[in-house]
Amino acid sequence: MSLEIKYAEFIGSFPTLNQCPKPQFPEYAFIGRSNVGKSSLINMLTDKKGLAKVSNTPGKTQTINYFQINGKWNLVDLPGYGYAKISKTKRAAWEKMIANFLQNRSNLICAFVLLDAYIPPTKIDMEFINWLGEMHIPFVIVYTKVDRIRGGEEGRNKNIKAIQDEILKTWNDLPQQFITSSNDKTGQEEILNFIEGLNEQF
Ligand SMILES: Nc1nc2c(ncn2[C@@H]2O[C@H](COP(=O)(O)OP(=O)(O)O)[C@@H](O)[C@H]2O)c(=O)[nH]1
Ligand SMILES: [Mg+2]
Repeated sequence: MSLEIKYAEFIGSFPTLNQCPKPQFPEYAFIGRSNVGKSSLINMLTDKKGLAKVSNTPGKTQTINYFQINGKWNLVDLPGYGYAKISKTKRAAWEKMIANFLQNRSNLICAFVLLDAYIPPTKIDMEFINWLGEMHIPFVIVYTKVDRIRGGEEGRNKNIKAIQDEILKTWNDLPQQFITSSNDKTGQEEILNFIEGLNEQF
């Protein structure tokens, strides 16, 4: 049996760490390049289609969006990185805000780093993963959009292996990983079970 989502509600959008809700519940942050599928994954995990806003326009979410699950734990949709059409000043502000959140949020249990399984590893993703490591911020990897990969399991493994090889250039071991599709719910049960296990330790 996997964790049952009884309630999932949007609590609010907050521009900085200091304005975020009281750090009272275990929290899981979703982060990755703009358009990687963060909002879709939140909707898929909670079985609530319109909970997080899915967009075709990258770089839209610039606030920290909070969703409370079963009144007991939070999912956090962080603004995406790697959006090209953003000014240097805005990018620097984003980096500062995200770094502050990830380093100082006391009830943050784990960051879910989303990587698009359909595209080859990118420099910005690798730099971000390495930064998390340097900062000792606990994270796992979520491969998104696996439904887009052709060639069945073989095609899927090939794409994912390319990303893993890149990670292993700087890491001795691979972090925990989840393979997902928000279209067909691949990975839903695995991620919810993982969160449930961590909630019990909070
Ligand atoms: N095929 C496929 N498309 C997806 C999946 N997840 C998200 N998308 C699409 O990718 C785009 C960006 O999704 P969104 O959740 O808004 O990404 P975000 O910017 O990371 O929050 C949208 O057009 C989604 O419909 C998936 O699992 N499979
Ligand atoms: Mg989004």
